[in-house]
Amino acid sequence: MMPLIEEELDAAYKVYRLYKAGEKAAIEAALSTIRAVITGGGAGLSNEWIERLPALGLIAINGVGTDKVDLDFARSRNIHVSTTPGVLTDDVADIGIALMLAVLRHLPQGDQFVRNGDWMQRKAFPLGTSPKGKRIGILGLGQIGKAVAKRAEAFGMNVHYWNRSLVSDTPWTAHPSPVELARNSDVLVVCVAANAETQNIVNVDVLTALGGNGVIVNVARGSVIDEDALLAALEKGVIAGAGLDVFVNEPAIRGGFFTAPHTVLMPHQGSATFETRMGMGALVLSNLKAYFAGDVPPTKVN
Ligand code: 8YV
Repeated sequence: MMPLIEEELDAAYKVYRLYKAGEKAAIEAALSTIRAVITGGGAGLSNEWIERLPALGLIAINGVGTDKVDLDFARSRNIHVSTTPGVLTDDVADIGIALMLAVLRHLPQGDQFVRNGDWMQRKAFPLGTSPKGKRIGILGLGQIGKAVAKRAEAFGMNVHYWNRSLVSDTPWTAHPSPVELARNSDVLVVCVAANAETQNIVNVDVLTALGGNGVIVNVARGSVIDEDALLAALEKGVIAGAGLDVFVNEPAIRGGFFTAPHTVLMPHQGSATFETRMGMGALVLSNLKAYFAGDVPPTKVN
């Protein structure tokens, strides 16, 4: 977390940091007294860990993804789970748009082309693809999906979406299934929350429906895409390209991504700005404060 947030934590609480090797023994000795855990959306907290912490009453996720915390199990033990909604929406949406443009306009390749002297030698650089007038498909029209859609409209794109439940009050075109959405998209941006229902929701059928000119962008979680199917689709030209901020088993991602054609990779940076990380940290602190005061954490999700 941001140094300022860490300082506030240290000022208010006795803090053990599991990621610091030197604190392991102290944590083992303090297990029965630990009342709250702060974790990231990608890391979560396993049931095995929860079982080792009999005094635990709050899991404060520094993020919005709850896929790595068993919410039912936490509830059965009267443990609050809180997240940091709202504050990261715009920055995650920005990364989605940035990845789309990076793929369509060959940004990483252009940077390399200039640096390695190809431009100076007057070599040819491939033309890009304009987003203007193209169809963007939003898979999962929650807060982040809507923020991506609004941005895409500013680029002159036509917005289509699929969402598990009906979304009212949108001017955008709904589709009955992820496959139908992909069939009607030039760029498919995956914004859906990760859970048992959405695991591998982007499968070979969705990728095939997206087609040879289609680009996929993922700012959600690696688990919502069948990564073997995605890598095969990229290799075989079943789809045109991919912009990915999230992967299964981060940061030890599948080796195939290192050589996947027309693919732009980011190390899970959606919410990683100074501003948003301060906002997230502030929400974590307010959830802790409420919980330790005996109140309901303000952004509790279970
Ligand atoms: C963070 C995230 O990078 O919100 C989420 O679920 O994955 C990201 O915002 C992560 O939580 C690290 O703290």
